[in-house]
Amino acid sequence: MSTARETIGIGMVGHAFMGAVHSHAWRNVHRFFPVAPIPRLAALGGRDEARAKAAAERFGWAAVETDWRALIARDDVDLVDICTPGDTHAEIAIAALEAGKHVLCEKPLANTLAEAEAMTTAAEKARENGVRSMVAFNYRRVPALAHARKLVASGALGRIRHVRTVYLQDWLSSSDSPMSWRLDKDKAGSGALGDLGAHIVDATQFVTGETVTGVSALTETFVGERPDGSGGTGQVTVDDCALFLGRLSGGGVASFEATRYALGRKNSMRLEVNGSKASLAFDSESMNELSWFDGGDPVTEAGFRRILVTEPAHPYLAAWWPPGHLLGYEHTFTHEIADLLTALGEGRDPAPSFADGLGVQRVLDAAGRSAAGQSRWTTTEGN
Ligand code: SOE
Repeated sequence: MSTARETIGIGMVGHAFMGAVHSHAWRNVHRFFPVAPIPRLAALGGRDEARAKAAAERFGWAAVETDWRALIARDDVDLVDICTPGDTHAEIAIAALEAGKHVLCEKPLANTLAEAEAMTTAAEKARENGVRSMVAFNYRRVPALAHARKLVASGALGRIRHVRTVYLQDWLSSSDSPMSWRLDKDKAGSGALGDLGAHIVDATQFVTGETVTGVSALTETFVGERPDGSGGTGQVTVDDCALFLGRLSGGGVASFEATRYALGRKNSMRLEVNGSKASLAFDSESMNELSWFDGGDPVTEAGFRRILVTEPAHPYLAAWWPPGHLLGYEHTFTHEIADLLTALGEGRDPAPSFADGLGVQRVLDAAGRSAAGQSRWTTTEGN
């Protein structure tokens, strides 16, 4: 990190959906959060030069590299941000860490448990030389979910009995929707399980402060072949949906559902926690709100009430607009990058670490094995 100049050079690999939201965050973070170092958008990596150049111009990156190895090797790149499909995460992250570059890696950390383990080992080794790494679970940075974690940690919910969580999308509901890298196991590792399940496993562990110790899962692929965009068809090799039950380290139980076939649900990540004293509920389609039920209220007045999480006293909100002026999806990435830069500036480890990403991967791996029928109840221990 070039601390003398109080800036940090960012090299980002990938410029599709995640590349766009990350670019937006890198560009704007220091205008709202007092982060030091300030990011410099040094280089954007993409295999197709013309497309990468167009993206760099649109998002404000100073240079383009068509080979991620060249991007890592650049003197003006201090941190590598990985926004590519999962099959490349391990190789890029390990090479960057070995080159002494900090790493931010999109979720899920990797396509396989073995890759996630190798990445975590590389991260722990690099850490000895002050090189830091973080996995990008942006929903942790939704103010309402960050507030939910605080409420649980304060003891306001009491003992956690249930977590009920779903991540629902509908973009595959039609059998005519075309193939995509997300439906190819070699590229994506898994389907809804890794892509959406990773978020709700992380959110569960983040909000409760507990870990998922074992799962029982099933997965389904509803449409096995889809148009490939050039007149033929391609084979879908991943799950379309994944449902699983889990046990939590504090003695509670959890249910998880991830699907791309919930017609009408565009991007609904919901989580409800029932404790011995209170319950809370969140829905990403109303992400500025938290529902709260206090078991101590007189029965005649008791009921779920809506907390509008837009006060300056709520997590991240002091940096933004006056109360009631809502935040959206893109802000969660700005918060993520603000937290990362703050940790780097203070010489601390950012969270969630690669080890945390590996923890999520263990749950996904156990769910995959359970769904494949290798055992009825599959623990995450001893992987
Ligand atoms: C999948 O459609 C996806 O883009 C995920 O990959 C993201 O992690 C999620 O935030 C939105 O949906």
